[in-house]
Amino acid sequence: MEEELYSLSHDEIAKRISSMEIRGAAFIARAAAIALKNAAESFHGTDMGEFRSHMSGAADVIGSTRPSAVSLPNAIRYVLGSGEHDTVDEARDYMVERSRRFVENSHMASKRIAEYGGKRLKDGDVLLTHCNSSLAIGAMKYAWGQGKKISVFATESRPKKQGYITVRQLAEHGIPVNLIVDSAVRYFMNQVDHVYIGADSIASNGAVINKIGTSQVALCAHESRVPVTVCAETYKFSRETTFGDLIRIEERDPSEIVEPADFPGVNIRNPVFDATSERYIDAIVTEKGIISPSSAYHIITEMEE
Ligand code: RI2
Repeated sequence: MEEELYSLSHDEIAKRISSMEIRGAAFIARAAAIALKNAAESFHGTDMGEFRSHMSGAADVIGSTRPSAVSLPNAIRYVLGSGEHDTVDEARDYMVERSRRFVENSHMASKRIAEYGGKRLKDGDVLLTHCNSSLAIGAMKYAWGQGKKISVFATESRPKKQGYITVRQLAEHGIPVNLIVDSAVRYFMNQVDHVYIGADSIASNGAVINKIGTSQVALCAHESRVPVTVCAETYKFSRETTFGDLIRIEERDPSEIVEPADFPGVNIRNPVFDATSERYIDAIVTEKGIISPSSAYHIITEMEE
């Protein structure tokens, strides 16, 4: 599916991110990097001013698709870079190369996170996951590949039910998996050794923004003394939060939950992410190593401009 993106316009990629045909914070970030490459290559003039406004227009369109995924602006910032260029050709080549590097680094980061996160698991461990995180699933597959007989509880993750993708991916890999409704988390938590989840964004204080319901899962795990591990690349850390900005929680169309016409007079709310306090997170597995949430600020200050 990623290969297919190279033949699409940046507008088309933005539409697919918006509609969630392209989803998952890591994939969204790579799609944004590819969309910018396509945008740069689709510009045929020689005027630097026009090229700059073409690229900043494309960045705005792509960047406004999923407001809670900080991986998106971070990918855009990386690809646009800070280099000064004299000609359009030079600027285009620079951005195409930065896009290639971002995608490559992202894949490399996923691999490392799978390894570091997978090594922490033990034979017989029972995991619980929420939504569909390619990184958390990567760690589970790595552990399985090491011969550890893990098993997983996976929530449905209403309203978009990305949990269905998770259970299919795990079952196809041969990993024993139980599909549960979101409200069954507490019922099963006493059988769980680890909660493994992904992240859409991480704030400078270590708070994790992830699929709606994550904070309930983490609270419940905390009460049962089950460690919560978050798998996330460093490009999901939000530099802006260091300077006081808050990560915006995306609220999507109510029709993703129910048909509004069936509930006249009812206000239907559909926030799709929530913030989990760093107090309920034991570790964040990044490509740079496993850190405590309190190290988030240092990760941000070390991020490449
Ligand atoms: P990876 C997803 O968001 C989920 O919240 C998931 O936990 C997170 O991105 C990270 O996914 P959505 O796009 O980057 O389904 O680990 O709203 O694949």
